[in-house]
Amino acid sequence: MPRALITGVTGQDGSYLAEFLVAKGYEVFGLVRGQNNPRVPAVRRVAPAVRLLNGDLRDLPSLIGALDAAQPDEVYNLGAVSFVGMSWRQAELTSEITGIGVLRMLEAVQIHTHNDMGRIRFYQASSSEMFGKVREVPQNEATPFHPRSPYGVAKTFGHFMTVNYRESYGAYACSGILFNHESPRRGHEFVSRKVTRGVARIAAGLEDTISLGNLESRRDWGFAGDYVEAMWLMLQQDEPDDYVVATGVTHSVRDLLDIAFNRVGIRDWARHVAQDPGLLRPAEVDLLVGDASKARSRLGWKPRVDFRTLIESMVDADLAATEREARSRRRVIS
Ligand code: NAP
Ligand code: F7E
Repeated sequence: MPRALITGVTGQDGSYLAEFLVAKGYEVFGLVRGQNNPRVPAVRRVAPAVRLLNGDLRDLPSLIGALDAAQPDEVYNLGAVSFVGMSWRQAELTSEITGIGVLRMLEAVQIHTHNDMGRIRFYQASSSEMFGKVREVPQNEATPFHPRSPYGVAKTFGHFMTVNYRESYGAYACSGILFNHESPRRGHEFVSRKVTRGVARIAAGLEDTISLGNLESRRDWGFAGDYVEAMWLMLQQDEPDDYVVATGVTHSVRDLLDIAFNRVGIRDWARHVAQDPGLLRPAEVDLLVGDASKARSRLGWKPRVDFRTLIESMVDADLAATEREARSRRRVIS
């Protein structure tokens, strides 16, 4: 039975990856930080077989301890401060966890394996945010980086550290340069979920408006369930390498609003959307679109869920959650 350790198991991707690996017959371990982490029950619900270990990307001994306990064949380093908007307000913390945290995890693997790093296959969750002020469209593995946020800068550090450990110490280390991917499990702070949840609450009469920042920015949005499969495929190859994972199709925040509001029968959504200058970012990444032809040809990977289906499924899930919430409130009142 292969063994895997996932950092960031309480996050969106961690939960999909844990489910995916359990279904593949892996013994899965998940790193959880803090005491009484409120997101643990959700992990236990979707992947009850996962064994949770305590640890933090700011604490090297805890990472070594987790590796010693899990004895993994594969490590997926997904833990990070992942919200770009927050990274300007907490640049130091973001650098510490999203950047230096990668170095700490690589060091932990080196110590745990007694310098025989090739024994463990390592996946680093890199990001299209590293492309930032893009030098070409679409972006592929050879496109130069120009990150535009503290988050993007921290991810670029983690990316090159991963490449460096591969080149210096023979680590089997891969970096997945993933473009935006979403799901009904996406955090409420990201624009896709903020919109689908807001639309569901407006349809239920609980709220009237959604406050948003830049409606013109465009992203290459895919489904998280498809993207975790690409992570796993990267670690099944003979040689470690870096891969762009994307759909190759770009949409604006306006397109997102059109599809989400249409799902609940609202065509004229402008009266439900307030633009808040406070939500504009100090520097924006205007157009990200990925060229995943290397992942397609070498890994045989391709996305299965298109943008419309993704957003409609998120709205449907949020409508169901809003209905459950209303039912339990009615029960409490009666
Ligand atoms: P997410 O939902 O925000 O999850 C982040 C995870 O990191 C959470 O489990 C969180 O745990 C954990 N974490 C935060 N600080 C930590 C620390 N100090 N020590 C250990 N764990 C810590 O993010 P996601 O969307 O699943 O993304 C997974 C990874 O892929 C992240 O590295 C992200 O930057 C990267 N990425 C995401 C996308 C995307 O579109 N989703 C695209 C490219 C790259 P808590 O529950 O304790 O907070
Ligand atoms: O923003 C615009 C915002 O926060 C998308 C992370 O997973 O993907 C994600 O980062 C766009 C931006 O995602 C609001 O300005 C408008 O242009 O959903 P987001 P992100 O910043 O692209 C990358 C690949 C990662 O690696 C990250 O970890 O939408 N936007 N109005 C807004 N965004 C938010 N959050 N909230 C708004 O009100």
